[in-house]
Amino acid sequence: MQIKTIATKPIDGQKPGTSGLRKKTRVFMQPGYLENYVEAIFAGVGGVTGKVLVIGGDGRFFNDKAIQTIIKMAVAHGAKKLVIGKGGLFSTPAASNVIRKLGAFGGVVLSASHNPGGEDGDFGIKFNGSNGGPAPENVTDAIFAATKTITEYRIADIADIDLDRLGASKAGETEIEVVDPVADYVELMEKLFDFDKIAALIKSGFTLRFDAMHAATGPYAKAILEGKLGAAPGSVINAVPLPDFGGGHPDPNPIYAKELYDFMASPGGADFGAASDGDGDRNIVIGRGAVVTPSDSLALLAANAHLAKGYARGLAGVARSMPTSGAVDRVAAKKGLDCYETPTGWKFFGNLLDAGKVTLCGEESAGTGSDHVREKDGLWAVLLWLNILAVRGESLKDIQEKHWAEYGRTFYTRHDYEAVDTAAAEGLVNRLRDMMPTLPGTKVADLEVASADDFAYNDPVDGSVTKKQGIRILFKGGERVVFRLSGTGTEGATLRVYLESFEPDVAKHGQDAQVALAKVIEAADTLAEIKARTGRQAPDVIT
Ligand code: VG1
Ligand code: CO
Repeated sequence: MQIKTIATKPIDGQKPGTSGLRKKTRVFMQPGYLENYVEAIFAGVGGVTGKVLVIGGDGRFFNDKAIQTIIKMAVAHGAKKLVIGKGGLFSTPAASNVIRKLGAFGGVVLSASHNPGGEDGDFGIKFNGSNGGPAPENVTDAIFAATKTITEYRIADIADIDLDRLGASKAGETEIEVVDPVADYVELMEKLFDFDKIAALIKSGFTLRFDAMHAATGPYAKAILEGKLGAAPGSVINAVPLPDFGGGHPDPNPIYAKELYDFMASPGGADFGAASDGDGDRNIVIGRGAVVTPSDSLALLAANAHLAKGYARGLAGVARSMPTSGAVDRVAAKKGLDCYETPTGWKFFGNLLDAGKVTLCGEESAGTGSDHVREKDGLWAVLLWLNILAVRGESLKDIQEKHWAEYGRTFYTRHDYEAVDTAAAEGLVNRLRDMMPTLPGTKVADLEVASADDFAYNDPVDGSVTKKQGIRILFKGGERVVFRLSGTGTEGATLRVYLESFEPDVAKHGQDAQVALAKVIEAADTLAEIKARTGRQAPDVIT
């Protein structure tokens, strides 16, 4: 076997964002682009010689080719073993599980998650460590530093590996094993949840629909929901992963998963609807006449998780990303649980989970997960919901309304302004940052600012500090607005405006969130001059 050493030069802009490096697929397809970044990953994690790596992705265009390159580079670096999902597929949570189960050094996960795929879409790559979670900031910083000093990369001159055939082969010192990406995950879910109870619920006539959006979760959802739990064939729709997600945008929000939302709102809809994203780590759940916001879902799961066997012991604590609503905080306060507030991105939950400080975590962006892996997990959340529904024997709508009656309702919405001119978006945020000291006491749209700051996180486990994670403005009545720029986009800047208010009065719980939050929305626009500075009259996406 010949190992080639190829001279190269640093490529600008290979800076990992909220979740790895994400760029247009065509950028990744440029000669040397992927190779440079993979070499930098290997350098940033201290080398992969003699180590076990898990490799897989969400099946989007270029997934297969990228995996062949990564295999050849890992072989050139003398990795001990590579474990690859059949067809090059692993959902993000399944990859996290396999890394943990094997005690692997880490994994390379290929995905741009909720971003569209295809040759004109997006591609992404990230490294997960031995705990199964996304590399923490010190590691991503080291990877970025390596992209700036790279002079060469190494790659083995071997034939492509047949990723469609299960089994092991050898290249140089490296054992290469192609595994079933679904089996271990199913086993883990069976340990956590009462499959018999969920199956009994379904047998009693409870109907469900899961939209896999032609992305990574399809095979997992089919195997579990239809195969193990007895949901009617066809309950999982868009189940076959496609390189371009069937032309769709695999983000389970009301715009891109409209098919599911419309179905659930129709007279013939199911008792329970759910969808996942490109790489299977996000989820949205919908009941008959009840859409659950991700922030509420986290709170509801925290209040009810003990009903599933895997969480019967109770929760160690909970965590949410800062822009996620405070609904879960109210559950934590009532149950006497510690509640942590982290920056956006799952990598910040890793230390809390590893230290046993929290059991459940979540983000407003349709992400919930637990200590069973170190990623958010879409299908896991769906199964936990089904388990709760099976045990309580009530509809999702009733459960949600009772929860609001007990804890109060936190109205919540996120307004996204996508592909905004980068300078305009940065200008908007910088101006707010400059205004912060003078904001308290300011009255806007009948609301009075109580405090304003730029969120900084002090990791209680390793003491690291992460600054500038979003500007938060709190009003006297408990309303809140958060402004931050996305770290996963590939075109211009995406401004995210997170809006929330708290309503204890049950009589007002039925309101539409956009109506309930009208004043807060107006205050946000006035303070940040959103319309004027972005040139947009309305958000591109409202969740
Ligand atoms: C977004 C979400 C964030 C999530 C991240 C990765 O990041 O807001 O909550 O962790 O995507 O999710 P940003 O920086 O664009 O706001 V995924 O499903 O894309 O891995
Ligand atoms: Co995702």
